[in-house]
Amino acid sequence: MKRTINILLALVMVAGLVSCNDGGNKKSKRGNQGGLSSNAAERVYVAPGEHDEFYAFMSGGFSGQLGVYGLPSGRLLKVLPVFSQNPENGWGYTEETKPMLNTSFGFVPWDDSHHPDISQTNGVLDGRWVFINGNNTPRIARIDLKNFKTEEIIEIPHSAGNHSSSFITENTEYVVAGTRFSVPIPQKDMSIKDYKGNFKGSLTFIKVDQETGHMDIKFQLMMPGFNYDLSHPGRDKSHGWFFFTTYNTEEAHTLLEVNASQNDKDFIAAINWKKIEEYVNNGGGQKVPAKYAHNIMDENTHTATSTMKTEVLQVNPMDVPGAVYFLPTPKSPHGCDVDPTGEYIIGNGKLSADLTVHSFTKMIDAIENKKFDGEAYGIPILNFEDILAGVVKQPGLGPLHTEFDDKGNAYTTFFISSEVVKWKVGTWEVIDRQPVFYSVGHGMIPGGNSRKPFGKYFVALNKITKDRYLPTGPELTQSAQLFDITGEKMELLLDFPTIGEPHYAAAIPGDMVAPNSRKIYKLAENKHPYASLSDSDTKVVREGKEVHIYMNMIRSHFNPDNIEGVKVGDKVYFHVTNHEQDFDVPHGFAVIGANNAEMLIVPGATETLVWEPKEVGVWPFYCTDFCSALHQEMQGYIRVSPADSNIGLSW
Ligand code: K7E
Ligand code: RUQ
Ligand code: CUA
Repeated sequence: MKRTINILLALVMVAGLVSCNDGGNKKSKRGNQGGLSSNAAERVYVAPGEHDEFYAFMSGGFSGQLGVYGLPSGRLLKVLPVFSQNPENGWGYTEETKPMLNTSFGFVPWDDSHHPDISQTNGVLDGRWVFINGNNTPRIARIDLKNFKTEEIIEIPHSAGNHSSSFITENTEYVVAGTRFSVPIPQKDMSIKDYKGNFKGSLTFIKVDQETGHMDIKFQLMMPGFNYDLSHPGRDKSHGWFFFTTYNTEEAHTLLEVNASQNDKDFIAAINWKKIEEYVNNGGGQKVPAKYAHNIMDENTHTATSTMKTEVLQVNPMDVPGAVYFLPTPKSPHGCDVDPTGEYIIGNGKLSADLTVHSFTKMIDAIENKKFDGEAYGIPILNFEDILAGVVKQPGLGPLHTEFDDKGNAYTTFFISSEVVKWKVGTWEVIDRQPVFYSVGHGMIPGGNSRKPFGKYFVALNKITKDRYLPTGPELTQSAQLFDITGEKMELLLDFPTIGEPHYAAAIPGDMVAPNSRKIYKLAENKHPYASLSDSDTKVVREGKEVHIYMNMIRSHFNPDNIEGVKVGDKVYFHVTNHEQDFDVPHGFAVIGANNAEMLIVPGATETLVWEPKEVGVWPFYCTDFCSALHQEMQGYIRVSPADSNIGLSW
């Protein structure tokens, strides 16, 4: 047993090296690209002034942000700040946005984001919101696609490594967060050696308000101390269920590379969330202390508030019979994907040679006939053979993730053999395979994890770039590859670089989002308490050591633009309102020596930058965003006098 594992591990490592070396040494890559179509350029070309067909939202990985790309061009349209501060537009630096990055650990202006998911109605993309997880300090963010702005971030308590997230149910009833690491819950000081049997994993179901989009933790299911890696909701016939892959069912706490690969099979946990919801609605579950931040952007003031919550409802699976089952799945499954009909649940076993497909119908049968094959911590384990729908035989090495098109095909990514394999759902036969450059993680088809995929393109999100672009030193961006999947064979069309490390991505037709996209904020609707909506509102007010400047801006001046009476040791708040009401005329604001970035203020909005002058002098501020022929004239001065000066405020 042990021996097989070592062989498998060796295989993993060798195969990894081979695929990388292959890439590194290649002179001309075109010969090796199989599916590169002869008129590829034409098919990705989006003429100047034309729009792409799809928005693709690609996770920023360790950048903590969300990249918005156009498909098929691969053009980067925007870096949308989520979990990380972004000096480019002041996200996480302005007083309005700082509370968004608050957590129970304090201000945490970075995270590692993996999985964007677009909201759905009846299992079809609806273009309202994108959700994305923060892995490191467990959080889920909601981005409003009207504003293309992060409007809410909720922290997940009793979780560690929020990886199995942020996947949503068919009507966006819930966004789900699963813990990657099991930990003592509640946290306490104990020996790591006592992990087994004592650590726990939490699966968190967060209710989404259909009007406002606001998130609220409904319950946390307390699971055995495995690692919960990825998840997907049931759809259509399996609506009401959620499936989570697990690894390290050995509950090893050290050298997981070896110790967590002993078991022949790990599990997919099948959760009947409808049943648990009913149990909870009838008063079930236990309220326990929990400390977590819930940060919301107010829609009138565009100012975030952070609230610290103090309890959460926990559910023990043993208290809801029939709600949780384990489906044995070979070897350290990573992705857990459900086909558009909801019948097939695919376990992508990283260390398995075959792809295992479970049948939802057979699963329900086995449950009804109580055909179990033991239990783990009281949770029934179903018999592998009883629920097996089929096996895709030896399709490649190191399967990670599977997406679906609208013609009954599945596309699985293989990290080790660095390829994408197309196979037929139901017959399990391999139809096509294409190499990718190099070592693909997720793949993405627009709507490819919904009931209605838009099966035109497949994007491979590759981990390793190597020789694909002009070298930029030891650090390269990551790389995506676009395939046309309308024919029998996948055809490679385009490589394009991506920011951070895009794990998962989600894409939607542009015309499902763009018509609702906001152009400006209406100045008349600006309810910011420090807004100056007309020139007569502008003022400078001292409150002890705090000085509040109510300033406005329009092409191309600030009002006021000369301010005197500020002193060393003061804390100066520039509350700046952009009076423009034209699309795409933001102004910027920066002041010398301010260590907290600039801010970019969109038409109709108010943003606040704090400045603590350390030295006397007459200091300039200016607009950082080219706005008119007189942009360079858009400037002002603020005079700073000694702390004991008796010069009064004037402007
Ligand atoms: Cu496979 Cu974090 Cu979705 Cu990366 S995970 S690849
Ligand atoms: S100035 S257009 Cu520095 Cu030429 Cu910007
Ligand atoms: Cu305003 Cu440049």
